Amino acid sequence: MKRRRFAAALAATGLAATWATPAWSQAAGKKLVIGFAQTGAESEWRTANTDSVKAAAQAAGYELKFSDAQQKQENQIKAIRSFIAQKVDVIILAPLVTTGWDTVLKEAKAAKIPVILESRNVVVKDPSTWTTFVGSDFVEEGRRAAQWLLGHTKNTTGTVNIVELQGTVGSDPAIERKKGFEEVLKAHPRYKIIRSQTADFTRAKGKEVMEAFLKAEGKKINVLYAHNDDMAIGAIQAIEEAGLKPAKDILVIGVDAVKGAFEAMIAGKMNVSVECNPLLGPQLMEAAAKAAAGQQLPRWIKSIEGVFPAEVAAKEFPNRKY
Ligand code: GYE
Repeated sequence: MKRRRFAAALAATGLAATWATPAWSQAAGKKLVIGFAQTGAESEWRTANTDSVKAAAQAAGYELKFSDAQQKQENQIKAIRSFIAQKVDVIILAPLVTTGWDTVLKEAKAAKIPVILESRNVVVKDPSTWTTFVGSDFVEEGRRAAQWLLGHTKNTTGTVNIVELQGTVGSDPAIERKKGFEEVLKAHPRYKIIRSQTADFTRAKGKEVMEAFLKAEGKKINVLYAHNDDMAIGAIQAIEEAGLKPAKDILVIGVDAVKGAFEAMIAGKMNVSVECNPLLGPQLMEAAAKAAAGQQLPRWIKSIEGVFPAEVAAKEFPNRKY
């Protein structure tokens, strides 16, 4: 259904002011139909994100058409085109990388289907081709990782050699987590990033790339900064197989704060995880209903997050929802 008709149907029911009521779309005689172009299932974070969106859509009584792109942008573009052909009311896109979306987002706009970005942002020539971004401040996450490192090593002297496992090349969280981390460390020249390479946000690649880092730099490495926990967990295995102690010989910093990271911290193998909340389903459903009704949305709907060092892991573990 087109946006204006949707809004009109909504107004006719007198529900326009209470659009947040989950059953409103059925009350208007129509079920909101959402197409969700997900990146894939590369990490624990992503699985929790998918589950959250599916559960929230179900709870709201909306129909969700789900597409798993298996970490390929071309598959996401195909999924968006198919959602347009099926005339969905709203498209939710978790863009794998920042660029390459101009054409397909223009097509969605021409079809008058609002596009909501979630969990990663885009860089496009025409920002009016998307309505809002629901997700985290990744630069801030990078800063938090660096601030933790500065605090934890403040009583040491000499060079601190860091290796970095980057997320998917060209993805918003990889670009920004690197940027925020470097921004804080710039003022502290004894902290040096001696190797930095992508491991695509996965455990398997995290292990593989860490093995290469260890081969090249060996005991020189003091710190591992991984752009997500899955890569950190893969790397921990590589560190152990190299006969070194993770969290002791090499400090291990991750991002996401997924359960796997808490388990690693409780086992004494990881030092800290910077939180990135994947449970965006409820906020996304609310935004989708507003967008379908033609309402204006803020450009950024931010999630609120913390930092979890190993010292609090056991206490916090029972409270974790992902
Ligand atoms: O941190 C990582 C996932 O886009 C914020 O993608 C998300 C990132 C998350 O694969 O684990």
